[in-house]
Amino acid sequence: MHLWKRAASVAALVFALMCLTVPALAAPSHATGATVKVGALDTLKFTLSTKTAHAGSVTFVVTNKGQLAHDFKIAGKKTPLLQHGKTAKVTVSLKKGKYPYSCTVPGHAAAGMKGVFTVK
Ligand SMILES: [Cu+2]
Repeated sequence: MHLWKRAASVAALVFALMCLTVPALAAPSHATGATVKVGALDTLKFTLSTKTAHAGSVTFVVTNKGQLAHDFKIAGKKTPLLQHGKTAKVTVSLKKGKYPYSCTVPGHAAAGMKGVFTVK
C-alpha cells in the first residue's frame, strides 16, 4: 500500500517533468522558424522577445507602441514605416552570426533605436 502510493507519486512527478520539458525540446525541431516579437517605443528603443535564435527562418513581428512613426530593418530587409499601433512582419533567413537591427527614421538609430540580434 505504502509502496504503491510512492510509485504513484513518482509517476506523477515524472509526468509533470515531461509536461515541462517536452515543449522545450519540441520547439527547436519546428522547421517553420522562430518568431520574435518586436516593440518600437518612442524612447527610441526596441524591445525584443528574444535577441537570439537558431539559424534558419526568423520572423520579426514588429509593433509600433509609440506615437512617432518607426520601422525595423535587419539583414537588408525592413518593415514599412509603421504608424502608431501598427504591426508588420519581416521574415529573413539567417545563418549563424550577428545581425545589427535598427530603425531607419533619421536620427532614431543614432539615438539608440538599434541593437544586435544573434543567430546561433
Ligand atoms: Cu524609430
